[in-house]
Amino acid sequence: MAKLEALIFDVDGTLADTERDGHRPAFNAAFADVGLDWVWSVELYGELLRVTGGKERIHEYLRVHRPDFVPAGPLDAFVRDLHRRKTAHYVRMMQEGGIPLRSGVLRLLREARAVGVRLAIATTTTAENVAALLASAPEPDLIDWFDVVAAGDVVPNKKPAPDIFALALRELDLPPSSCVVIEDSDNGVRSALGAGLDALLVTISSYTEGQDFSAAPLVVDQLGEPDQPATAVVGELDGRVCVDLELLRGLHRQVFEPRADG
Ligand code: XBP
Ligand code: MG
Repeated sequence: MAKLEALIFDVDGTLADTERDGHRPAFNAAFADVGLDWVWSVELYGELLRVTGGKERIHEYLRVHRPDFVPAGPLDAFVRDLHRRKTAHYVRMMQEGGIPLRSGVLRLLREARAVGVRLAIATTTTAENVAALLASAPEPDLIDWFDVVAAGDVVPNKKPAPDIFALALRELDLPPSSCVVIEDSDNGVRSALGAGLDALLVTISSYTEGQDFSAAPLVVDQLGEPDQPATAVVGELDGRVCVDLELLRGLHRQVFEPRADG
C-alpha cells in the first residue's frame, strides 16, 4: 500500500477563517476605492461564496445583483482592476494583524514536518494572499514549510474542478494515494475527489456549516487542541481529543488499503 507522504491543505476556511473578516471586507474596500457604494454583507457574501474565485465572484454579483451596471471600459478589465485592489487590501489587512490560523493547524503542520510528511497547498486564492496570511502566523517562514503552493489563476478551472489539486499532485510528484487532503467546503471536496484524492478530512468552517459532506470519510468541526477538543460529525476520532497525524494515517489506510488489497 502507498505510504502517506504529503498533506495537501486548502487555505480559506481551512488554514484560517479568512472569508468573513478578510476577503469580504477587502472586496468592500476595493468597491469604495473606485467610488462604488456596493457593500457585501456577511449574509450576501455567504451566497456569493458558492462561486469560487474573487474575479468570478464579482462577475456573479454583477450578473445577479447589478444587471444594469455598465463599467466605464471593458468589463473584464474593470473586474481585474477591482480584484487587484481587493488583493492589495487583503495583503495590507494581513500585515496589520491578520487572521489567526484555526485551532490545531500549527500543531498538525509541526507534527507532519517533524517526521518528514511533506506539506502542500491547493487553493483558489492568489499566492500573494497565501504568503500574506502565512507571514502573519506566529511561526517565522511558515510559507517555506510548504513544498508546493498551487494557487489561483495558474490553472484553467477553479474548484470544484479538480485542476488545482491535480497541479499540486504533479508538483509534489506523488500519486493521489500518497496524500491526505484537508478541506472546508463542498466545492473543495468535489475538486479533491475529482483529482482522485479520496482520503480527505473536512474541517467545517463558519460559511460551510450545513453543506453536504457525505462523500468525505471524516468530517470534524476543527482540528482542535488538547484543551479545545475536536468533534467528529462523520467518521470517528478513535478516542482522540484532536486530529493528529496518527489519525490521518488511519484515515489514509482506511481509504486506500481495501483498494490495494482488492
Ligand atoms: C476560496 C475562494 C477564494 C477567496 C478569495 O477558495 O473561493 O475565491 O474567497 O480569493 P479556497 P481571491 O477555500 O479553495 O482557497 O479573491 O484571491 O480569488
Ligand atoms: Mg476553503
